[in-house]
Amino acid sequence: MQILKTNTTPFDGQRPGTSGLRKKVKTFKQPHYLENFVQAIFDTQGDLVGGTLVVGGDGRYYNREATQIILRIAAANGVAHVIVGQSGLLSTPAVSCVIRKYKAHGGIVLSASHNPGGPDEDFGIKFNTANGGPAPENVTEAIYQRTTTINDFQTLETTDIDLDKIGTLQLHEMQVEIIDPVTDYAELMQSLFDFESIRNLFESGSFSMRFDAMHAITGPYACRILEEMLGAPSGTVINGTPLTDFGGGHPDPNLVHAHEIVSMTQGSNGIDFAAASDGDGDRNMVLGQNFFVTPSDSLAVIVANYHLISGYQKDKIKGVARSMPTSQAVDHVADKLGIECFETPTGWKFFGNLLDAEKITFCGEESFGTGSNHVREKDGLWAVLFWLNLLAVKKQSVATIVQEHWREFGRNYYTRYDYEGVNKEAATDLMQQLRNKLASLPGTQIQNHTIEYADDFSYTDPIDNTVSKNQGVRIGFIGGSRIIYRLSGTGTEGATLRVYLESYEIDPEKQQQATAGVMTPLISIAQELAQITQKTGRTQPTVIT
Ligand code: VG1
Ligand code: CO
Repeated sequence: MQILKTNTTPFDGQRPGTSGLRKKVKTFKQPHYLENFVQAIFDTQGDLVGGTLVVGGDGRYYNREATQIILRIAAANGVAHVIVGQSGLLSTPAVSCVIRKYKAHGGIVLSASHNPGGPDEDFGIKFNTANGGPAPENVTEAIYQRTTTINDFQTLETTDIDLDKIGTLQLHEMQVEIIDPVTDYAELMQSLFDFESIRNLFESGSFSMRFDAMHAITGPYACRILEEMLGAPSGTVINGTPLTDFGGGHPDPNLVHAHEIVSMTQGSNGIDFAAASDGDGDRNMVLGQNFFVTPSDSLAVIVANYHLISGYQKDKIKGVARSMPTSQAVDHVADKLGIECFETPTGWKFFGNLLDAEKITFCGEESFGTGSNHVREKDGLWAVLFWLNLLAVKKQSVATIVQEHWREFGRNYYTRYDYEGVNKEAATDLMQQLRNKLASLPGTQIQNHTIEYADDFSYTDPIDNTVSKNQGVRIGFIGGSRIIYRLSGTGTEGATLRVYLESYEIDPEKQQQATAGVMTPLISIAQELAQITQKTGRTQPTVIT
């Protein structure tokens, strides 16, 4: 086996976004496109040379080919040991778990998360550091800078290895260890939750559940943990076989894309508890009978009840964190518990420092992401198991748990409007116009609401003082309502404008209204302030969550 040095030229646009580098498969398949980016990782992350690397992906189209390419480049660059999931599979939280457990120096996740997969759809690659979390901005920026000057990459001249067989093999001087993708993760879950109580809940016969893996990576994890280890009836997991195109679906666990599972909870015979996860297994949606738990509420409920869960009750809770657009529901819980609540920019990478410094125990995002200090990624099945454990302990329905929570802490009505595939210039212009008028907004009245503050969110990391600017426009109203505007950093076509809306209701008499109705005035203000229709030509969003 020979190491080959191949000349290459830089590609434009290899700067990672909110969560890694995401492009159309066709872009990734261009000769040297993936190679350049991977070589840039090795060129900038010196610890990997002679070190251990974890590799795995969500099983989407091109996962296998990309894994082989990465292994050859890793071997040529002197990586000593690679841990790879069988068939090239590992969920995002499992990568984080494996990096931490085996003290690897980093990991490569092959995924475009909730974006569709297939030859004409999306692929992605993300680098995680030794703490198991997404690389912080200084690391992704260094990798990106390297891609702009790269002129060669190294690879091992060898045939493909058999990724399907668990075991250890040698690739030149590099040891390749192919592991079962589920075992380590399942053990971690078992250490956090009371499997006995959850098993009893399933065995009681009076509790029904479905988990929708959306033909993505969580299928094997959910089958093993829910059906095999916890005794849930077979058939509890639906769409459990990972497919390279996710069955043609959009593996995003929300009310629109996961409508199959949503409909199972509806009506008087609706199932008691339902959940879904996304392409790479880091997101979750939680539903009760005729009841949708917003991700922001889910985080708040988790924090308010952490003392009931065995893996968390031993240590006093540190603090909590939420991304800026996430509703302030968890802030009210933090207030009551007397713990700090951090507000970070969108993207899990901003939680890493807070978790490492033990400033927080739990964190979450409105975009169906919840997690804790057990790994350094958001974790879909973890959240589902947390809820299952809670249901087993509280012996109440999902709806009752959330409604009692609202009575105690108030309800943060919340909704998000996404305008996908908008013209890029139009979207940038809309944001710029908003930024231009921020200074003049405080104190002004619009449709009976008075603006209290208006700014472009800027974050100074409390641990390393890194400043991240322009993280979204925030408009706050007297009374606690908020409108937030930002452009997505994960899309691959045009621009996606996200508008996040929140309003707070402390009066229990008014906490049972339909969200859409409560939000109508704010939506109208959001339209007017940003001139959404005039600028984008859209009268309606593409997706409402
Ligand atoms: C979106 C979400 C963000 C999440 C990110 C990655 O980013 O809003 O909260 O962290 O996706 O999630 P953006 O920039 O498109 O708004 V995942 O499940 O794609 O790894
Ligand atoms: Co994801």
